[in-house]
Amino acid sequence: MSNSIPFIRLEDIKSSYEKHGFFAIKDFIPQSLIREAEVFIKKLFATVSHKGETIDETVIRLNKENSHQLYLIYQTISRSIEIDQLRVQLKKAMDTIYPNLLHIELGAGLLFGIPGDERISYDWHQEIHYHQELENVIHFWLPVIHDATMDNGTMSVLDGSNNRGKLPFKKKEKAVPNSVTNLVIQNIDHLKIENQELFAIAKPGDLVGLHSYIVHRSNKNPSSNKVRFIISCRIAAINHCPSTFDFSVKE
Ligand SMILES: O=C(O)CCC(=O)C(=O)O
Repeated sequence: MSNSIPFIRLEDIKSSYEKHGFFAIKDFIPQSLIREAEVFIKKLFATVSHKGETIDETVIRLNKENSHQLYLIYQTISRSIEIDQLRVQLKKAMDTIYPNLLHIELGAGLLFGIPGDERISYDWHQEIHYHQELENVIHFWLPVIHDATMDNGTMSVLDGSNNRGKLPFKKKEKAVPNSVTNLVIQNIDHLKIENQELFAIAKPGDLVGLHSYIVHRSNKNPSSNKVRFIISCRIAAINHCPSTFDFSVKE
């Protein structure tokens, strides 16, 4: 599809990252490690699923009926060794783009793209506003369980928008108190004229990396019963100790 993020070779990711603000590599993560992460995720969901429910149905139900339970699952998954194993694979990409610096992990988690949901989806934003002090951060994005497609509301990016620097943003009012914090970029229609919107169409095992200045968002999941599952992980390249690891967005 001409408006999807193109796949490139590992050797070429630095130039794509600098020019376009993203890169994508096909089959970057070994399938054996993807399977292990999926088994962990599915077994954990099975502990709270109703009889005969698919994992998608469990996520959709918890999001409606028990969002705290969904949050506990999210927190537990982010601490799993299986997710750690995936993160270790990302070192090759960090070494290619930010050699000779120290690489530290800022937190990984499983994102859910839930049909019709806006509570935990991200509007147009730049990652830099969520970790102000740390400039050199790659935001890695990996589908698991299902492919990420237009049919389940995959992420989109504005090609080359990283070259515009830090853009003005507004904190969006939360529809419900436990929504994600959305720091939304202003004048997005204007940006979209010059920076083409591209979609991350990818399968489990594929890897997308984002520059901390690229403008991107979650799209509405138009399906009725398919959840999009994404492992998201941010790794910073540093040459000093950060002054804080509290990245919560202040009022
Ligand atoms: O929904 C997605 O896949 C994108 C999420 C996102 O924009 C983010 O984690 O910063």
